[in-house]
Order: sequence, then C-alpha cells, then structure tokens
Amino acid sequence: MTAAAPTWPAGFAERYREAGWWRGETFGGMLRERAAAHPDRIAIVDPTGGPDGGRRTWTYGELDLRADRMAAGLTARGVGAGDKVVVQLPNVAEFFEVVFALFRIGALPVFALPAHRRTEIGYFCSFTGAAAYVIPATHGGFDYRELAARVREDAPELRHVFVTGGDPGAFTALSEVPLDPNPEPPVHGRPAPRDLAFLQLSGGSTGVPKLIPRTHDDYLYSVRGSNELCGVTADSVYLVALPAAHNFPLSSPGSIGALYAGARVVLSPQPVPDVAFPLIESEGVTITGLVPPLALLWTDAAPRSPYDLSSLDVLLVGGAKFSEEAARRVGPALGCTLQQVFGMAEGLVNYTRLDDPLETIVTTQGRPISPDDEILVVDDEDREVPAGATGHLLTRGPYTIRGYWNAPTHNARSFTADGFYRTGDIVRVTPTGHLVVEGRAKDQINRGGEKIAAEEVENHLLAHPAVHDANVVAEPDPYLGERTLAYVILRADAEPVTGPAVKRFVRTRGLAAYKVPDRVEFVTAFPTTGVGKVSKKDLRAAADPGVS
Ligand code: OOB
Repeated sequence: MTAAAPTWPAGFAERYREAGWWRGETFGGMLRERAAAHPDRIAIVDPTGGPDGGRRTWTYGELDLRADRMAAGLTARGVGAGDKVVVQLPNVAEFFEVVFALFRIGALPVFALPAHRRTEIGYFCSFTGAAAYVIPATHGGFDYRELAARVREDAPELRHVFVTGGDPGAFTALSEVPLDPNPEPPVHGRPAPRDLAFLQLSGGSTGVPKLIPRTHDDYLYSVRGSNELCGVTADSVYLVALPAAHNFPLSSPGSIGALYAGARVVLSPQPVPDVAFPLIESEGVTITGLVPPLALLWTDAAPRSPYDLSSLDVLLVGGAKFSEEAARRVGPALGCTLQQVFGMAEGLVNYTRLDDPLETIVTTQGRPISPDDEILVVDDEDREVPAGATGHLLTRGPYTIRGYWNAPTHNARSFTADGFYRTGDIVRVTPTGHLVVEGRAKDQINRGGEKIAAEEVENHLLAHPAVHDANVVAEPDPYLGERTLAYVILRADAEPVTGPAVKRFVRTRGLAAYKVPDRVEFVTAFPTTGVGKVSKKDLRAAADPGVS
C-alpha cells in the first residue's frame, strides 16, 4: 500500500467505534468543550514564561481563545489543512497554543525534540515538505535561529519560521502571528476525528527516522484510557518534566491527558530535582512521568530535599527498562505509588495498575490499556511461543498504527500482513497478563529512554575519511542503562585518528548530541556469522558480557 498513511481496515474501525473506544472526538473540539465547561480553571502553568521570567498561567478559556487566534493568524499566513509544521519547542506554554491551533486548522505538527539539530530537522522538513518551523530563539544555551537559517538553505518549501521567547532575528515572532483579537473560530478544513492529527517520531532502528501518523480518535482513546488507569481527574496536577513533545509526557497520561480531564499542566523547564522539586511543592503536583535515569536521580535526591513532595501521588517510569532494585526504592523515597509504563509512539501502552500488588509493580512493565489490544509473542519464524515463554512482541489494536507515514518499504518489514506492528521488543507475558521486557531485537540503543538507531550513527561514522567500517552497539551503563559503543575499523592507509577525534567528527555532522557515541573502540575486524555477515550479536556480547 503506497498511501501516505496506512490506516485500519473498515471492519476494525467499525469494531473500535462500536466498542466505544473511538468516540468521534478531536483535539480542537475537546479543548473547546473543556473551555466551555470551566473557562476559568487553570490549564497551563509556565513557571518561567512571564514577561520578567516569572510565573505565567493560562486558563482553559485563555488557551482556547489563544488557539483560535493563532489558528486564524496561521491561516492568514497560508498555513492550511494538511500542511506539515515542524514544532521544536521546549516546555513552554506556546507549545500548546501552537499545537492546538494546528489541530484546529487540520495542519499536522511534526514533533521534533529540542535536542535535534541540522541533520534531523533538515530531514523532517524535506521529507514532509514542511510549510513552517516553530522554534524558541534560544534554549539551553543553543541558538535555534542559527539552526533555522541553516535548515532553510536546504528546504525550499519551508515558507515560515516562527520564533518565540526572544528576538526573532530574520524570522517572524510567533507573538506577531495572531492578528485578529476575536477571530471567527476556524470552520473550513476542520478535521474529522478519523483524520491525522500529527506526525510523531519513531525511536527508529534504520538510517532515517520514520514518522508515526496518529489520528484524533485513536490518540484521544489512548489518553482517555491512560487517565482512567493513572487516576487522572480534574483535580490532578501533571508535571511535564520530560520534553513536552515526546509521546510519554504528551499522552501517558501526559499533558493531553491532563487537559482532557480538565486538570492542570505544569511545565518544568528541566527534569532535574533542583528545578522540579520546588515546582512539586509550590504547584501541588500530583503526578508526573520520568525515564529511569531521572527516576534514579529523584529517588536519590528526595530524602535530602528540603521541599515538600507529599502532594505527589503517582510517579510513572518508562521509556526504558527500570530495574527491580531501583523500582523498589521509589515508593519509600518519594512517598508515592510507582507506575511502570512500557509504551511506544507507534501506539501500544502498558501500565502497571495502581492497585497491583507491589511485586507486580516492581517486576513487570504493566499490561495494555485496551481489552482490544492484541498481543502476540512469537519466535524468529513468527510462530507463537508457549504461554509465558520469551519472544518477539507483535501488537495490533485501536491506537496502534497500521504503518508509518510514507514508508511502504519499511512498512512491509515492520508490520505483518495482517497488520500487527513488530515492536522489536523481546517480552514474556506473566499469568496475570503483565508484560516483562526481556530485551530488544531491533538495532537500536536505548540510552536512558533516548532511542538511537545504530544505522544512523554508523552512516555518520562511515563519512569520516579514515573510517573503513563501523558498527554501533549498546554497552551497559549503571546510570543510563545503556550507552553507545562504536566499533571502528580504520582504513589501512589512513592517518592515525583518536576516539575523541571521531566523536568530534560525528558532532560536526549536526545531529542531536545524545547520538554521538559515548565510546569508540578501534578493531581490525568484526566477528561474522556463518554466512559472513557482521555479527552484531557477538559485538553486543563483547560489549556486555552479561548478554548471550
Ligand atoms: C516510549 O516511546 P518511544 O517510541 O520513544 O520508544 C518505544 C520503545 C519500546 O518499543 C521499547 O523498546 C522501549 O521504548 N521502552 C521500554 C519501556 N518503555 C519503552 N523498554 C523497557 N521498559 C519500558 N518500560 O518510550 C514511551 C511512549 C509512551 C509511554 C512511555 C514510553
């Protein structure tokens, strides 16, 4: 199938609607309803977003109006239904103003992370033919205007760059986009619930990242289901500690979950205890989500912290495997319930339940949101393994995509003929239906929740004039879980080169810093399989003696 976004066959769609999973909701409509029901409740707290760097809040009514004004302004500038807009914003209130405006227009946000650089952003812009790109002026000491200038050179279709939080330089200030203080709410091109809402990024295991097409109906179901399982109500206060655009803090249950419930979203500029703990105390945060390295940091810091963390009810931990020992420390240290989450931007999300026995919470990664989430555990030949045995996780369901956006070749590999997504994760299922993640078959490094496609880094290494061949694998790291090890064979006639020089080279290629190999090891040959292919399995085993 060559359609831009493969979708659910009619029979499945009908079933998901009949079951009440898909309720015909849209993001724009959802916000409108919440704003009508409780206009004066606070929706967004941006602790440093005020004019003087102070606290700024938007009520549901304000967010709704801002989204309409922004939608009208973007429409006036020619951003229309179906256009792609690369959104690369940190945890600031404008993130929500922009994405809800795009949702209302029916334009698709392409969610980039603040860490992405020229290589990634250039690819997102050219692959999607993006009409606009939204950035902060600076963030974390980095000037995104310079990045935008470089990106624009290679992206002729990019008509607009909008800049928030500082001097826009050669571009347009985001605050200048809304022209009409009381615009007519957008009607034309209003998206239907089954339409695409946005493109999310995949962790990836291939040379170029794949884009994940999510619809209004399917995503809002995963959010509604998450709220129920995570206990999110109108009284909850969700702290966005991880980058706002990532699927975990967006929807599990995340900021969108909180807005769906009519709750309050607090944006933490950084996820570290020094920044997040004071916010937990001052804003009365009840729930948040972290990747394992940050959960370790919080667990270590909490007992010595002067801040009152007693409002925190639930800490979700996911994105990478959380060790049982670390999981056991969360409750006592933070005085809250741990909820493990094993999710993926492609869809399927598993949670331990708040009332699961502690042993289940600390030793499993949870079970699916939906009774209609189908789970298959198969061997290398796609045959189901006996109950409880370990194998490849395949899944299909009401909020798991049926294919990546514009990627028929990938799709043939990543999905079975009957529509199951090959997650690349190795799992087993306990008698209670909980999943335990035992490993990974995809060629990826999970660096503390940040996913790195080995092939992407290998391609950058191969561009170095002294490099003959390269293979990138994970090696264990006590804090991150995994870090990146690059095995490199130099050309026989090459000038000698050091590991740090190779890392510097990769850095100059303009990609996110977390993808630069942590360590480079020079070798003269790679182990091979019986048929003479490089054996990543043996390379991984050499990097981690614990792996078979
Ligand atoms: C989340 O989403 P992605 O798309 O960045 O990464 C998905 C992959 C999974 O296929 C798995 O390999 C890994 O991340 N993963 C875990 C895990 N949670 C995710 N591996 C072991 N244990 C876990 N608890 O990472 C994501 C999306 C929504 C909610 C939470 C995480």
